[in-house]
Amino acid sequence: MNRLNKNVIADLPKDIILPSYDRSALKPGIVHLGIGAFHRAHQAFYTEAALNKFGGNWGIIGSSLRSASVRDQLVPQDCLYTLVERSGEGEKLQIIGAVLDTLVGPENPAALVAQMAASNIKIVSLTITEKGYCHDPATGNLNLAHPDIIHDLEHLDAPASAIGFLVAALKHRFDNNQKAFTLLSCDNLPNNGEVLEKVVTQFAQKISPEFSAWIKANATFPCTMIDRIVPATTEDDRRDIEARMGVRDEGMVVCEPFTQWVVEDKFADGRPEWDKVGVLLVEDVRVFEKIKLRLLNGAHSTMAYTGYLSGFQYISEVMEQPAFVNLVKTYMAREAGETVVAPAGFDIDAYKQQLRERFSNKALKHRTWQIAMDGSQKLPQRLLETLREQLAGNGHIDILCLGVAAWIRYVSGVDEKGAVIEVSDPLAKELRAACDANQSNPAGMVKAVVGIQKVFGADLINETRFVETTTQWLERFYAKGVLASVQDAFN
Ligand code: CS2
Repeated sequence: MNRLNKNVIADLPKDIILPSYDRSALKPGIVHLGIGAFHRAHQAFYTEAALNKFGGNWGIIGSSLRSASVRDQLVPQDCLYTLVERSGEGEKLQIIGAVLDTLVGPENPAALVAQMAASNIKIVSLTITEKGYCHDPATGNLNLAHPDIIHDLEHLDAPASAIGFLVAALKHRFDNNQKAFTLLSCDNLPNNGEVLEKVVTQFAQKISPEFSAWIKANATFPCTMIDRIVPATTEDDRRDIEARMGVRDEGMVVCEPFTQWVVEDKFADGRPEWDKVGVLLVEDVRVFEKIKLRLLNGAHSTMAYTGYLSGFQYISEVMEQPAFVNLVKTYMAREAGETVVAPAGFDIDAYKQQLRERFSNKALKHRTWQIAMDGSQKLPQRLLETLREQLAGNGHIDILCLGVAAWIRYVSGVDEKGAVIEVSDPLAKELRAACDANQSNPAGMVKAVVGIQKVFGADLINETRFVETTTQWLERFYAKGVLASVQDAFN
C-alpha cells in the first residue's frame, strides 16, 4: 500500500480538505518541541488554517525530545498527515501541510539548537507535558536536582531537556546579537507562560545574570489555554483511514470537532494570523485557563481514576453510567463550579453542558488509562488548588476528596481483581511504596501519600476535613469497590 506523500494528495477522495497554499514555497517560522498528537491536532491545525487563508512563512519544524517514532511516521510521507475530526455526526478529514520537517533531539541535539537559533524562527512552541518543565510544582522553581537539568547545565552544547534546548538556542542568539523569539507554552499548567519564563530564566541565571536579564527584556512568554480532546491514535484508526483514503498514513491523528485556543497577545517577533482563524488573542488568559483546568481536566482526572477502577476503558463508557453523569454534574456545579468566575458574556452553564457532551462522544476512543498518566503532575492544578479554595471557605470538598482517594487507590498499583495496574507517573515508585507500607490500612495510605509534599505541599496533610473525607472514600472503595461506591452515592 502506498504511503501518503506529496505526490498522491491530488488523487485522494475529493471530500478530503487539502492545503490550498503553495507548500513547496513555504518556509519555517516556528519550531515546535514535543510533536505529539495534541500539537498536530491543535496548534498545527490553527497554523494550517492561517496558511490556507493568508499564506506567510509560518511553516513548522517539529521535534521530539525522546523517541523517534513521530519522525519515522512523518518524514517518509513528506511530513503530511491526516487530521480526522470524529463525532456522532460523522468524520471530517483534512491533510495538514504546515509541518515541514521533524527532528529528534537526542539524535542530534546541535542540529535542533541550530534550527531554533536560525533567525527565520520567530516562535518556539512547546507541548512537553507537565513534567517536561522540570519544575517543582509546589513552588514553580526550576528543579536543580533533576537529572536532565544537571546534565544540561554541564553540557549546554548537547541538551536533553526542553528547557536546556531553549536556553541553548537563546544563548546562541544572545552571543550573536540576534533577536530573541517567543516561547509559547501550550501545556495544561496554570500560568504556563510564567512557569516557562521562571525555569528558563533561572537556568540562564546559572550561566550569567546578564544573559538572564537579556531574556527577560527580549523574549516573551505568552500564557495560553489550549483545548481539544485528542486520544492516542490506534492501529484500528490507521486501518480505517487507509480504507477510506486508499493510502497508508502512519502519522494520522483523531480528534473531536471542538477546539479552542486562547493566547495572551505578547509576541517578540510576529505570529501567524491566528486571530483571524478562531484563536482568541487576549490580555489575560487566566480566567479561561482556570475554568478549563478545573471543569474539564479536573472532571477528566476524576473520571479517569474512578472509571478505570470500575472497569471502563474509555471516557464515553464512563459517561454512559447515570451515577457518573451525576457525579460529574455535581462536581461541575458545586466543587469546581463554585471556584470559577466566568468572564462577561461567557455562558458557563452551556459550557458545562457542552463538556458533558464532549465527554460522551462515543466516536472517540479516549482511554481512562491515558488520562490517568502522570497524576502526580496533574492533580495539583486540577483538583488540589480547588480543594484549598473550598477548604478556606469551609465549602464543598466531597467529590474532590473522592478524586484524590481514587487516585491513591489507582497508584497502589493493583486493581479490584488483583491485576497489576501499569501506573505511568514519574513518582510511581514512591507512590507505590507509600501504599505498600500501609496495606489494608486506608487511613495510613492517605496519610503516607498526602504527606508527599512535592504533590500536596506542606499544608494539606494538616487539613483534617480533607484527610478524613478522603480516608472515608478510600475505605469504601476497598470495602465495596469503586463502582458500587459511586452508584450508592450518586444514583
Ligand atoms: C486530559 C487532557 O490526558 C489528559 O490528562 O485531561 O489531555 C485533555 O484531553 C485536554 O486537556 C483537552 O483539552
